Amino acid sequence: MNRQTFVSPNEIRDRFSKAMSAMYQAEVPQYETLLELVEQVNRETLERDPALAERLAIHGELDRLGVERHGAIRVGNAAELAMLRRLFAVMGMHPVGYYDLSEAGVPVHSTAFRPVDDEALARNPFRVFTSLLRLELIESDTLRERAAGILAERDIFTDGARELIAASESQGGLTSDQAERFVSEALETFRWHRDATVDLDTYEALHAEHRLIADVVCFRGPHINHLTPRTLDIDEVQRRMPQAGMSPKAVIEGPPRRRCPILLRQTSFKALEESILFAGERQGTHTARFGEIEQRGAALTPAGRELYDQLLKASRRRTAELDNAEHQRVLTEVFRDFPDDEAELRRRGLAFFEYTLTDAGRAAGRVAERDIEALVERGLVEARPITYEDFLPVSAAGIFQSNLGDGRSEAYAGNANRDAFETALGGSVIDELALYAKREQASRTAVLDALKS
Ligand code: OOG
Ligand code: NI
Repeated sequence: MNRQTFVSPNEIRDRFSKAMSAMYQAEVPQYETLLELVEQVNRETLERDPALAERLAIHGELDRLGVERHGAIRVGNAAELAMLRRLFAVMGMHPVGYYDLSEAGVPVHSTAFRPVDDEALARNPFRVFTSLLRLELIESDTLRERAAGILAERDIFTDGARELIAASESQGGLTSDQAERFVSEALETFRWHRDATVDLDTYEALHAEHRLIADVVCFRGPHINHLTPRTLDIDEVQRRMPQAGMSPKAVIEGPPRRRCPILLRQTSFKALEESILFAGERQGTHTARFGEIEQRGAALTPAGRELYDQLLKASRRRTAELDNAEHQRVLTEVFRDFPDDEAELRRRGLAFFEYTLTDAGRAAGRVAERDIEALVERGLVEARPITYEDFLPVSAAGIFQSNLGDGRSEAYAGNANRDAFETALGGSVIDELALYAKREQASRTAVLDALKS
């Protein structure tokens, strides 16, 4: 088969993310309302701030804004996770980062499947935060074995999806017709099921151990539990959620509002209680699915991340139990120690930047200066913060918890085990910091090389 006849993984991911969004809008109508609200606030923000609009447009970020989403799923065992790795690879999505949620009292560890190269990210940065249930953290032998047994009996993939994944691997890609079938077969894995695979007593026993365990174990598949559009003004969306009929989570997670946004800010509307038919024809309910929004800022270097973690920790001692307005006020105060000026972020090596030549730089011909900051000051080079494409464990824990009630258990803490996660995954996770560092370094080299000739 000729390579030319294959659809690019970027195209498959784009189609898949749109199909997933359409399915979730049909399943959870509040998500459609959330999308409309985010679109409206984004439009208003761009109208109010033409400089931001221009900056986003120049760098191709306006195009991706409208399609940008992340989703989340939770799977039950190594076989499911390893197959998902192969499924996402068909769409150019690879496991980036390791997140230990046991620290936050949730018995899972996670990665994010996402595109990694610049072109793929610009096209459609669709990401799926994927958590693996850690049955080994359940203390009761009977409950643990029961759960493992139930999980061993299900197959979360359709035969068609399995065949097309294998075809993609052996051919090196999918034809247009295969890609179309792949999108609809793969989508089946993420669909909601109103009927549980277990009886109500089993559900309740698992639920009593941790709500998340019941969510993973009792259904035919790992239903997508939220999708998250990207907003340019998260405070405004949070403010307007009640008017639009949504009940927002108490506080926005992550750093405070800043002139130079960093990392990731997130909030959600609370999960819906949905009716479920259990085996034995008994009715019950399950609460799992919600909607979330995010606002993304600059990726931080290890030094920047350390400062962020330190300030967040300091703020947490003071923000417990506060409402969002007060929470944000305290955060803003504590984060005064985090420079809010691009030049200073660069000089102190706190954030990653991408360097490009300005028009003046392109016209300058050969330039002897090798110091990148000096070139920025002379107007020959432009530095732009690199967008953070990943997640934050403390924020993720906050999102998990606001949707799981008080499903917190100190008993799980202190159990990071990246090796076990990678063994289950059947491959290693990519180090996100290395990706940003590589991108910064490549842009620096390209700019300096161009000024040499
Ligand atoms: C995942 C929660 C984490 C985020 O955006 O940090 C997450 C889950 O609830 O399965 O999606
Ligand atoms: Ni999320």
